[in-house]
Amino acid sequence: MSKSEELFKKAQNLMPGGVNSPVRAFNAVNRHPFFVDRAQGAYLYDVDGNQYIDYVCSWGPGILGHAHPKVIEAVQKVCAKGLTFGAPTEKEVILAELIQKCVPSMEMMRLVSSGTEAVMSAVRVARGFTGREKIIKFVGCYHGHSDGLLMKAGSGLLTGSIPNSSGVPKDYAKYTLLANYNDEDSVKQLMDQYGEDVACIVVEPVAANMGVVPPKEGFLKFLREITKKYGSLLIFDEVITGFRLALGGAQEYYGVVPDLSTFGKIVGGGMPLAAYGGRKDIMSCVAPVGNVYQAGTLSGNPVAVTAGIETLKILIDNKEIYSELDKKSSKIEEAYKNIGLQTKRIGSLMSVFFTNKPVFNYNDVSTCDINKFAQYFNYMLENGIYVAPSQFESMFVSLAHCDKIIEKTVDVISNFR
Ligand code: HOZ
Repeated sequence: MSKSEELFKKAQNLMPGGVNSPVRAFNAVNRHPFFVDRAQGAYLYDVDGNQYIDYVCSWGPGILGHAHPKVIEAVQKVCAKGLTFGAPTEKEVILAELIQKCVPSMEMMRLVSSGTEAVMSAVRVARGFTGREKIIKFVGCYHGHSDGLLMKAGSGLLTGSIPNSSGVPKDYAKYTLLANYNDEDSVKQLMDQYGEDVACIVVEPVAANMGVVPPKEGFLKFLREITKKYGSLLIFDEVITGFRLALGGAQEYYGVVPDLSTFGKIVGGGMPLAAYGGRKDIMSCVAPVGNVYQAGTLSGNPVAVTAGIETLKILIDNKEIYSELDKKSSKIEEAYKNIGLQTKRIGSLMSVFFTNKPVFNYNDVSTCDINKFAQYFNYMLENGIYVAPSQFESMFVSLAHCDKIIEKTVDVISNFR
Protein backbone atom coordinates (compact mmCIF):
# COMPACT_ATOMS: atom_id res chain seq x y z
CA MET A 1 0.00 0.00 0.00
CA SER A 2 1.37 3.44 -0.89
CA LYS A 3 1.92 6.06 1.81
CA SER A 4 -0.85 8.20 0.27
CA GLU A 5 -3.28 5.26 0.53
CA GLU A 6 -2.28 4.65 4.14
CA LEU A 7 -2.73 8.32 5.04
CA PHE A 8 -6.08 8.47 3.23
CA LYS A 9 -7.32 5.47 5.22
CA LYS A 10 -6.42 7.15 8.51
CA ALA A 11 -7.74 10.52 7.35
CA GLN A 12 -11.16 9.07 6.48
CA ASN A 13 -11.69 8.27 10.14
CA LEU A 14 -10.65 11.73 11.21
CA MET A 15 -12.11 14.08 8.61
CA PRO A 16 -15.28 13.80 6.47
CA GLY A 17 -14.16 12.09 3.27
CA GLY A 18 -10.59 12.19 4.55
CA VAL A 19 -10.12 15.79 3.44
CA ASN A 20 -10.56 19.39 4.55
CA SER A 21 -12.28 20.49 1.33
CA PRO A 22 -14.51 18.13 -0.70
CA VAL A 23 -13.05 18.15 -4.24
CA ARG A 24 -9.67 17.08 -2.85
CA ALA A 25 -11.12 13.63 -2.14
CA PHE A 26 -10.96 12.75 -5.86
CA ASN A 27 -14.44 11.19 -5.65
CA ALA A 28 -15.35 12.37 -9.15
CA VAL A 29 -12.32 10.67 -10.71
CA ASN A 30 -12.68 7.30 -8.99
CA ARG A 31 -9.37 7.11 -7.17
CA HIS A 32 -7.84 8.03 -3.83
CA PRO A 33 -6.03 11.37 -3.59
CA PHE A 34 -2.27 11.67 -3.36
CA PHE A 35 -0.91 13.40 -0.27
CA VAL A 36 1.49 16.23 -0.98
CA ASP A 37 4.92 16.41 0.58
CA ARG A 38 6.24 19.59 -1.05
CA ALA A 39 6.03 21.76 -4.14
CA GLN A 40 8.51 23.78 -6.14
CA GLY A 41 7.92 25.86 -9.27
CA ALA A 42 5.50 23.98 -11.54
CA TYR A 43 5.92 20.67 -9.70
CA LEU A 44 4.15 18.92 -6.85
CA TYR A 45 5.82 15.99 -5.07
CA ASP A 46 3.73 13.48 -3.17
CA VAL A 47 4.68 11.50 -0.07
CA ASP A 48 5.53 8.48 -2.25
CA GLY A 49 8.11 10.44 -4.22
CA ASN A 50 5.99 10.96 -7.37
CA GLN A 51 6.44 14.20 -9.26
CA TYR A 52 3.54 15.92 -11.02
CA ILE A 53 3.34 18.96 -13.29
CA ASP A 54 0.74 20.97 -11.42
CA TYR A 55 -2.07 22.79 -13.24
CA VAL A 56 -4.20 23.20 -10.11
CA CYS A 57 -1.76 25.65 -8.51
CA SER A 58 -3.61 25.42 -5.19
CA TRP A 59 -6.84 26.29 -7.08
CA GLY A 60 -5.52 29.62 -8.22
CA PRO A 61 -3.07 31.36 -5.89
CA GLY A 62 0.07 29.96 -7.54
CA ILE A 63 0.46 32.41 -10.43
CA LEU A 64 4.23 32.60 -9.86
CA GLY A 65 4.56 28.84 -9.34
CA HIS A 66 5.14 27.17 -5.98
CA ALA A 67 7.54 28.48 -3.35
CA HIS A 68 8.79 31.53 -5.24
CA PRO A 69 12.15 32.36 -3.56
CA LYS A 70 11.32 36.04 -2.95
CA VAL A 71 7.98 35.22 -1.33
CA ILE A 72 9.43 32.44 0.81
CA GLU A 73 12.34 34.61 1.97
CA ALA A 74 10.07 37.49 2.99
CA VAL A 75 7.69 35.15 4.82
CA GLN A 76 10.50 33.40 6.69
CA LYS A 77 11.89 36.75 7.77
CA VAL A 78 8.58 38.13 9.01
CA CYS A 79 7.73 34.93 10.94
CA ALA A 80 10.65 35.61 13.26
CA LYS A 81 8.90 38.81 14.39
CA GLY A 82 5.77 37.00 15.58
CA LEU A 83 2.90 35.25 13.85
CA THR A 84 -0.13 37.27 14.89
CA PHE A 85 -0.75 40.41 16.92
CA GLY A 86 -4.46 41.18 16.60
CA ALA A 87 -3.39 44.80 16.17
CA PRO A 88 -2.71 46.94 13.08
CA THR A 89 0.62 46.71 11.26
CA GLU A 90 2.32 48.85 8.60
CA LYS A 91 2.24 45.91 6.20
CA GLU A 92 -1.58 45.98 6.08
CA VAL A 93 -1.40 49.57 4.86
CA ILE A 94 1.23 48.63 2.27
CA LEU A 95 -0.86 45.75 0.92
CA ALA A 96 -4.03 47.86 0.79
CA GLU A 97 -2.13 50.53 -1.17
CA LEU A 98 -0.82 47.92 -3.62
CA ILE A 99 -4.30 46.47 -4.13
CA GLN A 100 -5.67 49.94 -4.76
CA LYS A 101 -2.87 50.71 -7.22
CA CYS A 102 -3.83 47.61 -9.23
CA VAL A 103 -7.60 47.90 -8.78
CA PRO A 104 -8.58 51.58 -8.52
CA SER A 105 -12.24 50.76 -7.69
CA MET A 106 -11.02 49.47 -4.30
CA GLU A 107 -11.32 52.93 -2.76
CA MET A 108 -11.68 51.41 0.69
CA MET A 109 -11.26 47.79 1.72
CA ARG A 110 -11.06 45.20 4.45
CA LEU A 111 -8.55 42.35 4.59
CA VAL A 112 -10.04 39.05 5.70
CA SER A 113 -8.87 35.42 5.71
CA SER A 114 -10.76 33.61 2.93
CA GLY A 115 -12.78 34.17 -0.21
CA THR A 116 -15.87 32.85 1.58
CA GLU A 117 -15.49 35.51 4.24
CA ALA A 118 -14.87 38.25 1.66
CA VAL A 119 -18.02 37.56 -0.38
CA MET A 120 -20.19 36.91 2.68
CA SER A 121 -19.08 40.29 4.08
CA ALA A 122 -19.50 42.16 0.78
CA VAL A 123 -23.08 40.88 0.50
CA ARG A 124 -23.78 42.00 4.06
CA VAL A 125 -22.41 45.45 3.25
CA ALA A 126 -24.61 45.61 0.14
CA ARG A 127 -27.65 44.80 2.29
CA GLY A 128 -26.64 47.28 4.97
CA PHE A 129 -26.04 50.06 2.45
CA THR A 130 -29.20 49.58 0.41
CA GLY A 131 -31.50 48.50 3.25
CA ARG A 132 -32.70 45.67 0.97
CA GLU A 133 -32.66 41.93 1.64
CA LYS A 134 -32.78 40.03 -1.65
CA ILE A 135 -29.71 39.18 -3.71
CA ILE A 136 -29.27 37.68 -7.19
CA LYS A 137 -26.64 35.05 -7.91
CA PHE A 138 -26.09 32.86 -10.97
CA VAL A 139 -26.63 29.11 -11.24
CA GLY A 140 -23.24 27.39 -11.34
CA CYS A 141 -21.34 30.34 -9.88
CA TYR A 142 -19.60 29.66 -6.57
CA HIS A 143 -18.95 32.32 -3.98
CA GLY A 144 -17.70 30.29 -1.03
CA HIS A 145 -19.72 28.34 1.47
CA SER A 146 -21.70 30.97 3.39
CA ASP A 147 -25.39 30.07 3.81
CA GLY A 148 -26.96 32.55 1.39
CA LEU A 149 -24.60 31.73 -1.48
CA LEU A 150 -24.84 27.94 -1.62
CA MET A 151 -27.96 27.71 -3.77
CA LYS A 152 -27.24 25.94 -7.09
CA ALA A 153 -23.57 26.73 -6.61
CA GLY A 154 -20.60 25.47 -8.62
CA SER A 155 -17.28 23.99 -7.52
CA GLY A 156 -17.53 21.11 -5.01
CA LEU A 157 -21.35 21.25 -4.94
CA LEU A 158 -21.52 20.70 -8.68
CA THR A 159 -18.82 18.02 -8.49
CA GLY A 160 -20.68 16.23 -5.70
CA SER A 161 -24.15 16.72 -7.29
CA ILE A 162 -25.39 18.73 -4.30
CA PRO A 163 -27.83 21.27 -5.78
CA ASN A 164 -28.49 22.96 -2.46
CA SER A 165 -26.55 22.34 0.74
CA SER A 166 -28.51 20.90 3.67
CA GLY A 167 -28.39 23.03 6.79
CA VAL A 168 -29.46 26.29 5.17
CA PRO A 169 -32.82 27.46 6.57
CA LYS A 170 -35.47 27.82 3.84
CA ASP A 171 -36.46 31.17 5.27
CA TYR A 172 -32.96 32.39 4.66
CA ALA A 173 -32.48 30.78 1.25
CA LYS A 174 -35.58 32.57 -0.07
CA TYR A 175 -33.63 35.83 -0.17
CA THR A 176 -31.29 34.41 -2.82
CA LEU A 177 -32.78 34.68 -6.32
CA LEU A 178 -31.22 32.63 -9.10
CA ALA A 179 -30.50 33.79 -12.64
CA ASN A 180 -28.72 32.03 -15.51
CA TYR A 181 -25.20 33.08 -16.37
CA ASN A 182 -24.92 34.82 -19.76
CA ASP A 183 -28.70 35.07 -19.94
CA GLU A 184 -29.82 38.71 -19.82
CA ASP A 185 -33.51 37.82 -19.96
CA SER A 186 -33.33 35.74 -16.80
CA VAL A 187 -31.86 38.75 -14.97
CA LYS A 188 -34.37 41.18 -16.48
CA GLN A 189 -37.27 39.01 -15.38
CA LEU A 190 -36.05 38.93 -11.77
CA MET A 191 -35.27 42.65 -11.74
CA ASP A 192 -38.68 43.51 -13.26
CA GLN A 193 -40.36 41.62 -10.45
CA TYR A 194 -38.08 42.26 -7.47
CA GLY A 195 -35.65 45.04 -8.54
CA GLU A 196 -36.62 47.47 -5.78
CA ASP A 197 -35.83 44.80 -3.16
CA VAL A 198 -32.55 43.58 -4.65
CA ALA A 199 -29.52 44.66 -2.63
CA CYS A 200 -27.00 43.31 -5.12
CA ILE A 201 -26.20 41.10 -8.03
CA VAL A 202 -23.14 39.03 -7.22
CA VAL A 203 -21.28 37.43 -10.11
CA GLU A 204 -18.00 35.80 -11.02
CA PRO A 205 -17.11 38.07 -13.97
CA VAL A 206 -15.63 34.98 -15.60
CA ALA A 207 -17.41 31.96 -14.16
CA ALA A 208 -14.66 29.60 -13.08
CA ASN A 209 -16.38 27.16 -10.75
CA MET A 210 -18.43 25.29 -13.38
CA GLY A 211 -15.34 25.07 -15.51
CA VAL A 212 -14.27 28.33 -17.09
CA VAL A 213 -17.21 30.08 -18.74
CA PRO A 214 -16.39 33.59 -19.98
CA PRO A 215 -19.10 36.26 -20.14
CA LYS A 216 -20.74 36.82 -23.52
CA GLU A 217 -19.92 40.17 -25.05
CA GLY A 218 -21.89 42.90 -23.27
CA PHE A 219 -23.13 40.67 -20.41
CA LEU A 220 -21.11 42.40 -17.67
CA LYS A 221 -21.99 45.83 -19.07
CA PHE A 222 -25.64 44.81 -19.01
CA LEU A 223 -25.33 43.81 -15.32
CA ARG A 224 -23.72 47.18 -14.61
CA GLU A 225 -26.58 49.05 -16.26
CA ILE A 226 -29.47 47.09 -14.80
CA THR A 227 -28.10 47.33 -11.24
CA LYS A 228 -27.74 51.10 -11.67
CA LYS A 229 -31.30 51.35 -12.99
CA TYR A 230 -32.74 49.68 -9.88
CA GLY A 231 -30.34 51.17 -7.29
CA SER A 232 -28.88 47.73 -6.58
CA LEU A 233 -25.14 47.16 -6.17
CA LEU A 234 -22.97 45.10 -8.49
CA ILE A 235 -20.45 42.80 -6.78
CA PHE A 236 -17.68 41.18 -8.80
CA ASP A 237 -16.36 38.07 -7.10
CA GLU A 238 -12.79 38.25 -8.35
CA VAL A 239 -11.45 35.60 -5.98
CA ILE A 240 -10.26 33.64 -9.02
CA THR A 241 -9.98 36.34 -11.71
CA GLY A 242 -8.33 38.98 -9.51
CA PHE A 243 -4.65 39.56 -10.44
CA ARG A 244 -4.94 36.58 -12.84
CA LEU A 245 -6.59 38.00 -15.97
CA ALA A 246 -4.75 41.29 -15.53
CA LEU A 247 -3.30 43.24 -12.62
CA GLY A 248 -6.68 44.93 -12.33
CA GLY A 249 -8.57 41.64 -12.66
CA ALA A 250 -11.66 41.08 -14.78
CA GLN A 251 -12.84 44.65 -14.21
CA GLU A 252 -9.75 45.92 -16.02
CA TYR A 253 -9.91 43.16 -18.65
CA TYR A 254 -13.55 43.85 -19.55
CA GLY A 255 -13.65 47.55 -18.65
CA VAL A 256 -16.67 47.24 -16.34
CA VAL A 257 -16.37 48.69 -12.85
CA PRO A 258 -18.45 47.12 -10.06
CA ASP A 259 -19.50 48.82 -6.81
CA LEU A 260 -17.82 46.20 -4.64
CA SER A 261 -15.25 43.50 -5.40
CA THR A 262 -13.86 40.52 -3.59
CA PHE A 263 -10.39 39.04 -3.93
CA GLY A 264 -8.69 35.91 -2.60
CA LYS A 265 -6.13 33.37 -3.77
CA ILE A 266 -3.37 35.40 -5.58
CA VAL A 267 -3.81 38.42 -3.29
CA GLY A 268 -2.60 36.26 -0.39
CA GLY A 269 0.37 34.86 -2.30
CA GLY A 270 -0.44 31.34 -1.07
CA MET A 271 -1.45 32.28 2.47
CA PRO A 272 -4.99 32.54 3.92
CA LEU A 273 -5.81 36.11 2.95
CA ALA A 274 -8.64 37.74 1.02
CA ALA A 275 -10.08 41.22 0.62
CA TYR A 276 -13.35 42.94 -0.10
CA GLY A 277 -13.97 46.57 -0.84
CA GLY A 278 -15.05 49.19 -3.32
CA ARG A 279 -16.79 52.55 -3.25
CA LYS A 280 -15.83 54.58 -0.20
CA ASP A 281 -19.40 55.69 0.52
CA ILE A 282 -20.48 52.04 0.60
CA MET A 283 -17.52 50.74 2.62
CA SER A 284 -18.10 53.52 5.14
CA CYS A 285 -21.03 51.39 6.35
CA VAL A 286 -18.59 48.95 7.94
CA ALA A 287 -17.97 49.12 11.71
CA PRO A 288 -16.49 51.01 13.47
CA VAL A 289 -17.44 53.79 11.02
CA GLY A 290 -20.88 52.37 10.27
CA ASN A 291 -23.17 49.67 11.61
CA VAL A 292 -22.42 46.69 9.34
CA TYR A 293 -20.38 44.37 11.51
CA GLN A 294 -17.43 42.27 10.36
CA ALA A 295 -14.29 41.37 12.30
CA GLY A 296 -11.55 38.73 12.61
CA THR A 297 -8.68 37.84 14.93
CA LEU A 298 -6.53 36.80 11.98
CA SER A 299 -7.74 39.50 9.55
CA GLY A 300 -4.70 41.23 8.07
CA ASN A 301 -2.40 38.60 9.58
CA PRO A 302 1.20 39.84 9.19
CA VAL A 303 2.57 36.64 7.65
CA ALA A 304 -0.24 36.34 5.11
CA VAL A 305 -0.02 40.05 4.30
CA THR A 306 3.71 39.69 3.65
CA ALA A 307 3.14 36.86 1.13
CA GLY A 308 0.52 39.04 -0.57
CA ILE A 309 2.79 42.09 -0.75
CA GLU A 310 5.71 40.17 -2.24
CA THR A 311 3.48 38.48 -4.82
CA LEU A 312 1.78 41.69 -5.92
CA LYS A 313 5.13 43.51 -6.09
CA ILE A 314 6.48 40.87 -8.48
CA LEU A 315 3.34 41.14 -10.65
CA ILE A 316 3.46 44.95 -10.65
CA ASP A 317 7.17 45.07 -11.52
CA ASN A 318 6.85 42.52 -14.34
CA LYS A 319 3.73 43.46 -16.28
CA GLU A 320 4.83 41.30 -19.24
CA ILE A 321 3.93 38.31 -17.04
CA TYR A 322 0.34 38.44 -18.33
CA SER A 323 1.25 38.21 -22.02
CA GLU A 324 3.74 35.44 -21.21
CA LEU A 325 1.05 33.48 -19.39
CA ASP A 326 -1.31 34.01 -22.29
CA LYS A 327 1.24 32.60 -24.75
CA LYS A 328 1.99 29.54 -22.63
CA SER A 329 -1.71 28.84 -22.10
CA SER A 330 -2.60 29.25 -25.77
CA LYS A 331 -0.18 26.41 -26.64
CA ILE A 332 -1.97 24.09 -24.24
CA GLU A 333 -5.37 25.20 -25.53
CA GLU A 334 -4.24 24.48 -29.09
CA ALA A 335 -3.26 20.94 -28.09
CA TYR A 336 -6.77 20.28 -26.72
CA LYS A 337 -8.36 21.73 -29.85
CA ASN A 338 -6.17 19.57 -32.07
CA ILE A 339 -7.67 16.45 -30.53
CA GLY A 340 -11.17 17.82 -31.00
CA LEU A 341 -11.98 18.95 -27.46
CA GLN A 342 -13.96 22.08 -26.61
CA THR A 343 -11.98 24.61 -24.58
CA LYS A 344 -12.71 27.95 -22.98
CA ARG A 345 -9.81 30.17 -22.04
CA ILE A 346 -9.13 33.68 -20.84
CA GLY A 347 -5.41 34.24 -20.32
CA SER A 348 -4.03 31.60 -17.97
CA LEU A 349 -7.46 30.43 -16.84
CA MET A 350 -8.81 27.54 -18.90
CA SER A 351 -11.16 24.56 -19.12
CA VAL A 352 -11.68 21.64 -21.42
CA PHE A 353 -15.31 20.49 -21.67
CA PHE A 354 -16.32 16.98 -22.59
CA THR A 355 -19.45 17.98 -24.49
CA ASN A 356 -20.25 18.92 -28.08
CA LYS A 357 -22.74 21.55 -26.91
CA PRO A 358 -21.19 25.03 -26.96
CA VAL A 359 -20.78 26.06 -23.32
CA PHE A 360 -22.24 29.37 -22.10
CA ASN A 361 -23.93 28.50 -18.82
CA TYR A 362 -24.69 25.79 -16.26
CA ASN A 363 -27.21 23.97 -18.49
CA ASP A 364 -24.57 23.55 -21.19
CA VAL A 365 -21.94 22.47 -18.68
CA SER A 366 -24.27 19.86 -17.24
CA THR A 367 -24.24 18.01 -20.60
CA CYS A 368 -20.55 17.09 -20.08
CA ASP A 369 -19.58 13.44 -20.05
CA ILE A 370 -18.12 13.14 -16.56
CA ASN A 371 -16.99 9.55 -17.13
CA LYS A 372 -14.90 10.71 -20.06
CA PHE A 373 -13.56 13.49 -17.86
CA ALA A 374 -12.54 10.95 -15.20
CA GLN A 375 -10.81 8.90 -17.88
CA TYR A 376 -8.93 12.03 -19.05
CA PHE A 377 -7.94 12.99 -15.49
CA ASN A 378 -6.53 9.53 -14.79
CA TYR A 379 -4.67 9.48 -18.11
CA MET A 380 -3.07 12.86 -17.35
CA LEU A 381 -2.11 11.87 -13.79
CA GLU A 382 -0.63 8.59 -14.93
CA ASN A 383 1.49 10.64 -17.33
CA GLY A 384 2.71 12.93 -14.55
CA ILE A 385 0.28 15.81 -15.04
CA TYR A 386 -2.10 16.96 -12.31
CA VAL A 387 -5.22 18.80 -13.52
CA ALA A 388 -8.20 19.58 -11.29
CA PRO A 389 -10.00 16.35 -10.29
CA SER A 390 -13.37 17.69 -11.46
CA GLN A 391 -14.95 18.73 -14.75
CA PHE A 392 -16.23 21.79 -12.90
CA GLU A 393 -12.96 23.35 -11.73
CA SER A 394 -10.41 25.37 -13.69
CA MET A 395 -6.95 24.78 -15.06
CA PHE A 396 -4.36 27.34 -13.95
CA VAL A 397 -1.09 28.02 -15.75
CA SER A 398 1.75 29.67 -13.84
CA LEU A 399 4.94 31.48 -14.75
CA ALA A 400 6.88 28.44 -13.59
CA HIS A 401 5.43 26.38 -16.45
CA CYS A 402 8.48 26.80 -18.68
CA ASP A 403 8.64 25.88 -22.39
CA LYS A 404 9.91 22.38 -21.66
CA ILE A 405 7.01 21.69 -19.29
CA ILE A 406 4.48 23.12 -21.74
CA GLU A 407 5.94 20.94 -24.51
CA LYS A 408 5.65 17.83 -22.37
CA THR A 409 2.05 18.79 -21.55
CA VAL A 410 1.19 19.31 -25.21
CA ASP A 411 2.74 15.96 -26.03
CA VAL A 412 0.72 14.11 -23.38
CA ILE A 413 -2.54 15.83 -24.42
CA SER A 414 -1.89 14.98 -28.08
CA ASN A 415 -1.89 11.26 -27.27
CA PHE A 416 -5.17 11.25 -25.34
CA ARG A 417 -7.98 9.30 -26.97
N1 HOZ B 1 -13.59 25.30 -3.87
C1 HOZ B 1 -12.23 25.32 -4.25
C2 HOZ B 1 -12.07 25.39 -5.73
N2 HOZ B 1 -12.94 26.23 -6.42
C3 HOZ B 1 -11.50 24.10 -3.74
C4 HOZ B 1 -10.56 24.44 -2.69
C5 HOZ B 1 -9.71 23.30 -2.18
O1 HOZ B 1 -10.17 22.17 -2.12
O2 HOZ B 1 -8.59 23.57 -1.80
